[in-house]
Parts: sequence; structure tokens; C-alpha cells
Amino acid sequence: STMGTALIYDEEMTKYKLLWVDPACKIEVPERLSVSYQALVRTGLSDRCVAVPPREASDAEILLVHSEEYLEGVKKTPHMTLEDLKEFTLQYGDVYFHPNIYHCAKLAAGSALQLVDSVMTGTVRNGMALVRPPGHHSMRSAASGFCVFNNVAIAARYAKQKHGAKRVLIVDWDIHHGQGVQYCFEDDPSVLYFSWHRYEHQKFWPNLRESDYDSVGKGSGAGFNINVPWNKVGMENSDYLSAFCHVLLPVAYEFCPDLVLVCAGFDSAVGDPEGEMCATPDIFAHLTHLLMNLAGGKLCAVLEGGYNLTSLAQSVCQTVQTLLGDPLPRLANLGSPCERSGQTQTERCRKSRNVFLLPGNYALLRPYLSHEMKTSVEFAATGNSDLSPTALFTKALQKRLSAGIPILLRKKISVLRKMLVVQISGEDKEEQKCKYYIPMCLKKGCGDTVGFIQAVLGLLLPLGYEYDPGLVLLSRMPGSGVGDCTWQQLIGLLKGFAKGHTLVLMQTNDGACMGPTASVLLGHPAPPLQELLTRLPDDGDALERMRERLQADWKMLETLFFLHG
Ligand code: X5A
Ligand code: ZN
Repeated sequence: STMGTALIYDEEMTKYKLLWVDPACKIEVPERLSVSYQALVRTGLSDRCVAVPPREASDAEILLVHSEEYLEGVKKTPHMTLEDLKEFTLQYGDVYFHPNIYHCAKLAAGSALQLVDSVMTGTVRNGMALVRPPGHHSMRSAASGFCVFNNVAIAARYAKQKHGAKRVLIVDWDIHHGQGVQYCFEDDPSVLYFSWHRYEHQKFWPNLRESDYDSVGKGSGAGFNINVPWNKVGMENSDYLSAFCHVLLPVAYEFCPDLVLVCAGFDSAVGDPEGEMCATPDIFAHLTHLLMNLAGGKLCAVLEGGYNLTSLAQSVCQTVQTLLGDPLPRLANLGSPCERSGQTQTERCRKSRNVFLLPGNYALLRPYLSHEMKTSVEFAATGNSDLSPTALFTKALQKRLSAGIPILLRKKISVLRKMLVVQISGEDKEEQKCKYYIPMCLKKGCGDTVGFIQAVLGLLLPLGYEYDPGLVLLSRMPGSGVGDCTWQQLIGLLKGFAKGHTLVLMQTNDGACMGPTASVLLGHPAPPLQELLTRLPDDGDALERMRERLQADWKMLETLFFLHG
């Protein structure tokens, strides 16, 4: 099926461990893998995935990244005595060898390649590989930080060579800097590497000067390496989201990758003894979601670190569940504490997602949304993943939902107490004093993809995360000028809010955009925005001024978060 999510796991990769005493390595245990997999089985998630078997990476594939001397060295380790293994290990930093690790390292790299094959051929939409040993620290001729072969770096080169990928985005959300990946691609503009990492002004392992924010790539690769060093521990969900919204995503959308690879380490989650950060496992649902509309949804997540077994297993489940297309959890505590306190009564947990498609007239709806939102409202759920977009739309029309809106609204689904209105347009609205009405004026109007996407990523998403709506209402005005792909990206991104409760009002007579709208509401990835590749931003200054003005009210709009400490 072209809709599926691949899951790669093999018990064989649990079959090596540390055979001597080494405090630096004792956290890298076989249970990391088995516990993650068992959690996927227990939650029923593994059953919903397409099980793809791993394979061993070939010598030629390993040599895409590593040197022959290094490969030959590792090849000898299965036959070494314990003493020989210890000595071989000593050449490298914070890593251990075991007679079976070479076999597992070939399977780990091969798993990443199987995943790339499955996604690039369209057998599945996306997937995750649960592997040991991890990869992102290993270098051309060196093991490092529990890593033997650089699984994701090999996968990136392989995707280019075997599948003709022109641009590959690597997102490294592990809490360590994947210096091996950085070195591999620092002069290569076809691979964009993003990493955030615990840094503490170089006091944290691997203690490298080149992990700092000023390593941006070399030669023609300049601008294609992005480091976000955290100089303090205790980073939270809001910090991670800010880094995504303000740093990674604008660049990633402009880069327009053909494939997204994730160095999916979960030592960046709360409770991890290495990371000492405070982000909760459900943040990984959102990080995953925010990448899922790039590259037409082609995303491969490959496990890296993660040493708190509870946090690790929960984070893996959040990632896989999001890859499967389930609605995302709402994230608590992103706004200011005082705003949070009165909000619990509006929370109503609903297990299933409702996708709403209401071709209709906003004028009919407006009276029911404007006065204080005390009314309980219900929307007609037309979402049903068994229906094709066309069938869905026909059904919506047959039921004459637009005429039915006022009646339907009288019943209940969720209680809306207040609302945040963001209006993106080409018209200059007078400056507003109200925190909850935000007109955004784009100089060149909504038809300008660059300005529109910048506004969405840098302003709308952070505002949405801080506001934490219970329902997203999206309205497309006639003649708005928004292109279909841009519109689809907008819906796709906003579906991360309100547990996916998204109401789209099409106030346009343009029937042609109904199909694309329904498609993305039903969970199909939005198509890539190719035109961003060739277009330069024009609205940057205006948007920056707006962001500065709004950040008095909205802390998610602060962009100096990376200067902590
Ligand atoms: C993959 C990974 C961490 C190594 C830490 C060494 N490695 N102190 O998370
Ligand atoms: Zn790590």
C-alpha cells in the first residue's frame, strides 16, 4: 500500500553487550531495543505497521561513508579475544566492541537502507528502523559514542546513488551532536544536516569546537549544516518547537528535500541520564508531524540514542503513531503559567479524530462563533478514511452541510471559550491592540508562496502552539490567491493542533481546490513547494517586525532561545 508505515526490527540486534566495566558505556544496553519494540507491540502499533526485514549492508554500501582500512579493522572483531577487543576499542572514544557487534552494525546500516528502499519505491509512505548499534557519531575511519557504522549517513548517500534523490534532509534530534554526519556532508550542498545538542559551551561530550552554531558547512556546502547548541540542560517542549519553527523548518522548506532522514535519538527526552532535558515524549509526535509534509511525506526515522528505557519506549511509540497518521496529542504548558490554569474545563478527550469538510458560507457560521463561545457546538463529521476525497466531497454536498451548519452547531462536541483569530492577507489592516486578533499583511499577498510559508512557519505555528486551540477553523476566501500546494501545506501543518480537529470553510467557488483540500484532510501528505527553491523572500523584514511586536504577548515568538546561558 502507498499509505503504510514500515517498521524494521530484528531481535538479532539485541545480541551484543558491554563485556567489561566502562562507566561511559554501561547505559547502551540491549534492552533499549527490546523495550522499544515491546511497547510498540503492547500498544498495537507494530500490528498497524508493515514489517520490513533488515538485511546486512554490503561492503560497497559501508564504503559509501567509511574507509577500507576501518572496515577491514571492524571485520576482524568477531574473531578477537576479549583482550583484543578491549585493545581495539581503546583507539576510539566512548564505544565498545563485542564479537557480534560487526554483524549487528551491518544489520543496522542495512535496516536504514531497507527503509530507504521501501519509502523511495513507494511501497510505504514512511517508516522507522529500530537499530543497534546507533550511527551518527561514527566517522570515516573511527567508531565513536556507541556507533560503529554511520547508518543515516550511509542511507543518505545510498538514496542519492540508488534512487536519484537530489536533496536529502537529515534532522538529528538526538541530544548529542552527530559529528560523524556533519563531517561526512559539511562540503556537500545536496545533504542538509540539522542537529541540536547539549553543548554547555563545549563542556559536554564530544566537546568539539565544531559543534557550535558557527559551523555552517564548507565550500559549496556552506549554509547546509545547522547546529543548535544548548548551553544549558533542562530544555523544554517549547524550546524544541521554537528551534523547529524559527530555525529548521524555514530552511527545510526552502531546501525542498526529496527525502527526510531522522537521526531519531530519544536521549533528548525527559529522564534521560545523558541529555538531562525536560521535553516530554509527546514532543516527538509533533517533531515528526512537522517534518511529514516535506518531501511528499517521505520520512525515514532511524533510532540513535535514548537511555531512559521508559522515556525511550514512550517516545518511540509517539513517533511511530504519528508516522501512522494518528491525531497528535495536545502539548500542555507551552504558554505562560497563569494562562494555563483556567483551561482544564475545555479539555475533552476524544479518541477518534474528526475531519471536517464543510463547503459553506462563513456568514452563516459567524453568529455562532463570535459571542464568547459559550455555546456547545457540534460539527458534522464527514471524515471517514474509507472514503476517497471525491466521495467525501460528494457526500458532504449531498448532506447539504453548508445549509445545515446553523442547526448542526447547536449540538455539542467541544466547548469553545475564546478564540484566536489570525488573518493572513495582502491588505494592510490597521495595527491591532487585541492580543487575540492578529492580522498579518503580506506585501505581495497570499499568492506569494515564500512570504506565506514564512508567516505560517515563523508566526502562525508558534502562536498556535502557545494558544493550544481546541478546534482549528480555517477559511479560504474567494480570490485569496493562495496556491493549492501552499493551501495544502497550511492545512497539513495546522492538523497538528487540536488533536486534528480541523474545520475548513471553502468560501470559494473554485471546485478544483476541493479535491486537494479533502486529500490533505484525509491524511495524505501535502505536495512539496518546488517554487521555494528558486524564489527569494520579500516579506522578511515586515514579518520580523511583526514577530518582534507580538513577542510581548506570545513567548513562543522569541527567537533568542538558543542563547541560553
Ligand atoms: C548514539 C548516542 C552517545 C554517546 C555518549 C558518550 N551516543 N558519552 O546517543
Ligand atoms: Zn545521543
